[in-house]
Parts: sequence; C-alpha cells; structure tokens
Amino acid sequence: MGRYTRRLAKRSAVCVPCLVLVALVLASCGANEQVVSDRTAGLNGGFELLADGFPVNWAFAPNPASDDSYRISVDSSDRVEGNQSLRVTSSRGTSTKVFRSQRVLVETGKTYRIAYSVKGKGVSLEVRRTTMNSSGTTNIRSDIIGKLSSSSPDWVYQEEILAVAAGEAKVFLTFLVDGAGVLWCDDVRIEEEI
Ligand SMILES: [Ca+2]
Repeated sequence: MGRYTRRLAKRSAVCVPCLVLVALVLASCGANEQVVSDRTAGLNGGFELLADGFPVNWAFAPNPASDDSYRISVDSSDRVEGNQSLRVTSSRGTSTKVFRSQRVLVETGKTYRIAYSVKGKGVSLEVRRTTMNSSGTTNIRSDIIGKLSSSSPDWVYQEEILAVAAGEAKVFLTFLVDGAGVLWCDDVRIEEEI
C-alpha cells in the first residue's frame, strides 16, 4: 500500500493541473512497449482518444516504433462504439503482438462486467484477464476469458462476469494477437454490475 501511495503522489506532482490534456510518453524502463498515458482519459476502451498516433492508456508490445511488423491505427469506417475502433496489423506472424489495458481499481466482494468486441482477419486472439493486489506487485488471478479464431469477419461480443475475491484490488486485460493479419477491437468495458 505504501509503495502505491508514494507512486500516486509522485505522479500527481508531475501532473500540472492547469494542463487539460497532459500526455506523457512513457518509455517504460527497458520494457519493449509503447505507452501514452493520460490521467484524465480512464480506460479509453472505445479507443476514441489518441496521442502521438496511439490510443492513450493502452500499452503496445513489441514496441511498434522498433518493430515494423506491428502497426497501430484506428478505423473510423468499422466500429462498434463512438467514432472509431482500434485496428492492429501484424505483417509477420512470427511473434505475438500484444496490447494491454491500464489497471482498473476494483473492490473485493463486488461484481464487474468485463466486455469487449473484436473481429479479425488472418489472426487469432486470446484475451487474458489479470487481477492484482492493491500495491500492484502481485498477480492474484490470470485467466483467458475469450478467444477468437483466425477467421472472424463479423464483430464478436465477449464478456466475463468477475466476482472480485479477497486480496484483489486491480484488474487489467491483455490482448494477445497471433498470426499475420488484422485485428479490430472496440468498446472495452470494465464496469461494476449494479
Ligand atoms: Ca470506439
């Protein structure tokens, strides 16, 4: 808890409140991934908010800046929600392409609906849901909650109803794309069931 509090305090100090959209490009400590963080944007599960060409608050690995087989864009002509969907293109199927949500705070004893829509051409997909402890140091549960075969021309809605167990305080989603082709994703939600 202490470590998490300190980290929050540090981030708050960096964020100048008078700036409306502060997008920090984080080169995450040697990790081969691309992240643009925006504290005001939340999950950005509809992929509506971009900075530097990337949907904010999503991490992409391997880093598309250093791996030309991984391309990130948005598609305004094929979407489920809002004005656009996320479109990831893998031109070589030799490595798994990954995009990962930010960590969302959840409360023990409550139930959450985790949902998203995806479609694919030439690629397969696995979606992994991971829960963590409050300090974000330990994964509590990590399960594949959805899959897509290599031929899914129509949008597919998938969901998991997650009952948050003792010790779980955060949840995030990891989308793992295999093969060469295109994957679309839109309307990612992690919402408490009322
Ligand atoms: Ca959208």
